[in-house]
Amino acid sequence: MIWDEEFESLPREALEALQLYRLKKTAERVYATVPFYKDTFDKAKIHPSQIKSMDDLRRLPFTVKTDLRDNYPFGLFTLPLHEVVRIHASSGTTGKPTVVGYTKRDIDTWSLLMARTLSCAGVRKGDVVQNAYGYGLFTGGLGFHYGAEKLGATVIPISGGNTKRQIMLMEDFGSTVLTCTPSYALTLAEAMDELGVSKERLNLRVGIFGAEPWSQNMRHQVESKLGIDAVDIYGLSEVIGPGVSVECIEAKNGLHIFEDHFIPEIIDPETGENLPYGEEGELVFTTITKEAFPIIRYRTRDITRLYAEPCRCGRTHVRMERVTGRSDDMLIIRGVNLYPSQIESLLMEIDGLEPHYQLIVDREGTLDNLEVRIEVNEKLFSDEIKGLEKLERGVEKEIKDMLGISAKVRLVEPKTIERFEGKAKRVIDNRKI
Ligand code: DLL
Repeated sequence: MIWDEEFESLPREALEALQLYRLKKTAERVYATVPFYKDTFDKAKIHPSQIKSMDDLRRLPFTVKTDLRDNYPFGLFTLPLHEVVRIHASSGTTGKPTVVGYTKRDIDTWSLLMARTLSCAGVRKGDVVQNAYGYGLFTGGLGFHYGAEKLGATVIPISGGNTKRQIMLMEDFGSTVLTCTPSYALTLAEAMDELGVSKERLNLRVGIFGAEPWSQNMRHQVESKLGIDAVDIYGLSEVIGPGVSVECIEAKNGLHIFEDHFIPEIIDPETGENLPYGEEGELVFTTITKEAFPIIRYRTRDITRLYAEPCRCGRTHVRMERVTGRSDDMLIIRGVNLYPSQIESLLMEIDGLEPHYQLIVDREGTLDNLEVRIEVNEKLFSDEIKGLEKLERGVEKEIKDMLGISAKVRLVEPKTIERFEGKAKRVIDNRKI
C-alpha cells in the first residue's frame, strides 16, 4: 500500500516544481542562520536568490563529514537548542561523533517517512514489529519506533542484543515483522537453530534490514533461513536516519528515494561532476524539508546508481541500487579496487559456506595480503581435511577469476567468527597506511 499516495506518485514535473520550491526555502534558511553555509555559498559565489531551476543545485557547494566535525556539536543547527527536541549521533571511526538535531516538526516528518517506509515494505496496521535496531543515539531504533506507531502497528521496542530473549518474545508475541541489521538477522536465525525453534513456529513475514551493506545473495540466505521477504532500507544520520529510501515489497528491486524530501545526485567521486542516471558514483543528498539540521549536497561516500524507470508498485520516485560499499570502505589490494560486498556476493554462491566471514588485510614489506576467513557448515567441517583444502583452493580460484585478486582463503569452524548485534565489522585492515 502507498502510504502517501499523493506525494509518492507525483508526476515528475510536479515533483520537480515542489523540489525547487523547497530547495530555495532550505537554501535561504541555511544561508541566513548558519555561518558555515553563508561562508561556503559566498565562496562558491552563489546566493540563494540565484536558484532559479533544479540545475542550479549543481552550483551549490558540497558538504562533507569533516564539516560536521569542524562545527561540532551544534554549529550546523539552524535554530537555538531550545527549539530542538531530539539529538542523535553516530560514531565515526575516529574522534568525535557526528551530531544531528530535530525540531518537533522534524520528528513528525521523520515519523511520516518511516510510516511510508514500513508501508512500502508491506507492513500494515495489525502487524507486530519486533524492532531490534539499537535504541539510543543511533537513529535506527527510535526512527523505526515512531514510524511503526504512526502506521498503527504494534511495536516491540526490544533494541539489539539479548538474542535468546528476542526469539522467545518473537514466538510468544507472534511478531510478524523483524527490523534489524542483516548481520543481526543472521545471528537470530542461527540462535533459532541452536534453540530448536523452527521458522514454522514463528509468524514472521517481512524483515526490513539495513544500516550496513549486504548482497543480493545474503538476502536469499536470510529469506530462506527465516522464511520471510527481506527488503533493503537505507539511510544515514546526517540526512535524517532510516527513512531516506527503501525497497518496495512488490518488486524488491532498488530502493525508492523519498524525493519530495531529499534530492539525490550521483557524482564522480574524483571530480565532483554530476553523472547521469544509470552511472555508478557517489551518492549526494540535499534535504529540503528539515528544520533543525538541513544539509546541502552532502557527500555520503556511498557508491550506487540511480534509475528513473517506473516501478510496478506505482511510486514515481527514483530508485537507487543497493549500496555496495562506501568509497572509504573500498580496499585497494595490490592496486585492485575491491568492496567487501563483492567478496560476500561470491562467497554466498558457494555451497557449504556460511554467511559469516571476515577479510583481513596485512602488508608484508610492500606487498598487500588479503586473507578471507569464512565459516563452513557443520557437515563440511566434519569432512576430511583434504576436502576442505580442496574447497579452499576452489574459492581462491573463484576470487582470482572473478575479482582479479589473489587471496588466501581459510575455512574456519562453524561459529568461530564474531557475531554482531548492530553493524557488522567485516574488514580488519592491519596495514598502517
Ligand atoms: O545506519 C541509519 C539506518 C538505520 C539505516 C537503520 C537503515 C536502517 P548511520 O549510522 O549514520 O545511519 O550510518 C549511515 O550506513 O552512509 C551507509 O554507508 C550505511 N548504510 C545504511 N543503510 C545501508 C544499506 C544509519 N541499506 C551509513 N546498505 C550510510 C548499505 C547502508 N549501507
